[in-house]
Amino acid sequence: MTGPVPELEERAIACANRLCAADRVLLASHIDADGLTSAAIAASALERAEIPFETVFEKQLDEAAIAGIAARAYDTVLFTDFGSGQLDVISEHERAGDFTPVIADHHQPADEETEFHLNPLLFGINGASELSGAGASYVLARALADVADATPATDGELATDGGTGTGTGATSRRPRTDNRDLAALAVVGAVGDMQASGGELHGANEAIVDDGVEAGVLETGTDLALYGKQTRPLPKLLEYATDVYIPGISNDESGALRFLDGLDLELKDDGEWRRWAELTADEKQCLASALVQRAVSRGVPASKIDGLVGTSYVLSAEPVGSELRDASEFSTLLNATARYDRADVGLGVCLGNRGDTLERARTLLRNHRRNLSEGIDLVTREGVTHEEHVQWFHAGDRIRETIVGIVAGMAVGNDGISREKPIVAFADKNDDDVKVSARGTHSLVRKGLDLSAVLGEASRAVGGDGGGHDVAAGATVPTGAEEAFLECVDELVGEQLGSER
Ligand SMILES: [Mn+2]
Repeated sequence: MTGPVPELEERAIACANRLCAADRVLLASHIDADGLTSAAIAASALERAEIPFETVFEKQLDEAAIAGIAARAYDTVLFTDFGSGQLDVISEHERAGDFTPVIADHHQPADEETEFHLNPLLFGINGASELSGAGASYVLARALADVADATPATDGELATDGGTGTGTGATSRRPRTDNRDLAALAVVGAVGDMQASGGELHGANEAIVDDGVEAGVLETGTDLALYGKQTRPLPKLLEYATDVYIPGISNDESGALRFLDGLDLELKDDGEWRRWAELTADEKQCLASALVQRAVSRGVPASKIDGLVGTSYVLSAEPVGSELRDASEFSTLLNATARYDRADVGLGVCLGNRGDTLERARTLLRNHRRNLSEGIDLVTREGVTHEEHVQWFHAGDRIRETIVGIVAGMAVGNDGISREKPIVAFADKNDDDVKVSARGTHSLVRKGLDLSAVLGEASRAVGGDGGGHDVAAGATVPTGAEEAFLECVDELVGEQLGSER
């Protein structure tokens, strides 16, 4: 049987064989939506292959974290959604005989190699847009099913006696021996890692989508590309959707209400606004075309209007109206658990736990949203300070360092906060360090802005470190160095954007 990504097949089989040869495995994964789904896929596959394992999560796989893992009495460590970038440190431990690493990752590898290293970048596949950590873990899971199936102990039919009540079965109630049902989680991971561009997944990710559809765990279709189709009441769905900015609807509560009231549709049920997922196909069609018409009449360019429609990835086993049914909403829920150090809750949801676990995750998401809106209010109320080329604020300990970047991005465009300059946000990390997050816009990037380069250089100039992407980046700087750092940032941004402003 061939795996979903032929280029990776041989390496995946080698990694799977190594895992099968282990008495037990320590599974270490990153804490974010992609890392959590990676862990859930790997955990399900290990369990089905009857390989004993334990799961640990790390926010950052730094030297201390790797040393901690090495100190554990495991001969085999499976790293998912990280490990490649830390191969220099990991292979030192491997050479010292601490453990044998097996890695399923998609990040840029450090300048070292190891035998059981599964990473799309090693095989000419783009790790930023074509395969996520969860995707690499899925490729491994499929190989593990092949390899485990081939061993004499599990020949013949797999028992399907209604579950043994271990409570750790995967999302499918009917585990498949080929692990194809895990494709749904791989898609959630890819979407959570922002790999859907132009409204859909590409490359190796598409093959995983096909697996999920074939296994009956995933449905795809062309649909409105707005966030919140399962859970948001229609006016909120439209008001909060600002990727394609429609004047009079986006960020406009009463405008969105007026727009919906003006349609010849029954959009309320018992006085409550309905949600997109509950509409019939005809109702969706009607609402979508009215939305497009409105966008056209308000002068939204055609290229932007195309962005209103995209491919939806629906987890068909989940009930209508549940955030778990929509890959994008599912990944948001997972990120909320991760940001508040509750990887256990996120993993539990991925593994199919509902009831209290799901309620706990929903509470974390509600709190997260409340923290965001309080943060945005704070920034808008107190305002930002304008330098020549950037604007900034320092939240101290009043906004969590894990969300200050999102808050900064969302506050842009509010009163006194310009869209024409990048925004730089500071928040206390601990007694010694300050977290910095910077956000730009795509139009600034087109003019030459690269915040990753700016934050990297400016933070290192003051004894910190940083990096990220051109449009969004982060850094850590020593407490007290903010002013010197900011001066450097302002100068670098000025150079990138040219001084003729
Ligand atoms: Mn990832």
